[in-house]
Amino acid sequence: MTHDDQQPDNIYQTPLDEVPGFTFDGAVARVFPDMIKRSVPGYAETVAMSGIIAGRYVKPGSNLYDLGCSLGAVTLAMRHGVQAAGDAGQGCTITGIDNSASMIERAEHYVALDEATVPVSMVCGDIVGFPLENASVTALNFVLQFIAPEMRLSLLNSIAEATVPGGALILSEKIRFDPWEQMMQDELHLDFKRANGYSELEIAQKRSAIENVLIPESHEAHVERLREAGFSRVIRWYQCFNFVSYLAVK
Ligand code: GEK
Repeated sequence: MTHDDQQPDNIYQTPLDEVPGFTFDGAVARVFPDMIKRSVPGYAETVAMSGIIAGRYVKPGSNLYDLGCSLGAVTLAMRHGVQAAGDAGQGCTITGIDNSASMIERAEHYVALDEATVPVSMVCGDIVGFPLENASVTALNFVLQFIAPEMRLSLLNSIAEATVPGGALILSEKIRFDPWEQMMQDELHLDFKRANGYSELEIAQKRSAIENVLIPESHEAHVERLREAGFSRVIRWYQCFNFVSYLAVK
């Protein structure tokens, strides 16, 4: 594979008669770094701080997971966080999992270029039902929103069950609000996309593609479910407009 990862996201630039539902296919994987940076406010900070959080919560001889890892940005941030943690990171492994073969193929390429030495494996598979064990830190960044709502609790249950006491889950999501705040947050998110060069056509077509695919929930619903799953301490460590990140500790 060549170094074509700097490709601009032009997926919705031309008018489509019918906008198909959004999927993480080869075309999306090719433009993904540009797409996510221009669409998710605070994405870079969320990735970088996931590495810091991993360094704080990692335990020797444990496993770390990046569920829905896409191109492995968080996998690698966690790898560097674990490496920097010294003895606490001894004997750890990191597994990135994504069910898009195009994403995993590219992610493997980035992992190979990375110079850190903590063992990393990238797996193409469904995170629902994936066997997790002895987990100190799991990242679920902007992924739960794509899982069918009725399956979300059982996924969090399986993560909590696999997490060692004192271990952590990083959960990042687009959330929804009461109507008045929703309007304000939507406006700001739209301004963010415009400021990043997306046209009104691109914004409208992307919105229609993602409508029934990305299902956001409220802050309260997330916190309640994290507690129900078995995480005793939950904090919202970050928010940028309508995107938030939680740190949940077992
Ligand atoms: C990042 N976390 O860079 N099983 C496995 N993977 C899945 C599933 C599933 N059931 N459903 C969706 N995905 C990354 C960004 S992107 C977020 C995550 C976004 C994968 C899907 O293939 C895609 O790669 C990823 O979850 C969501 O921090 O594009 O908004």
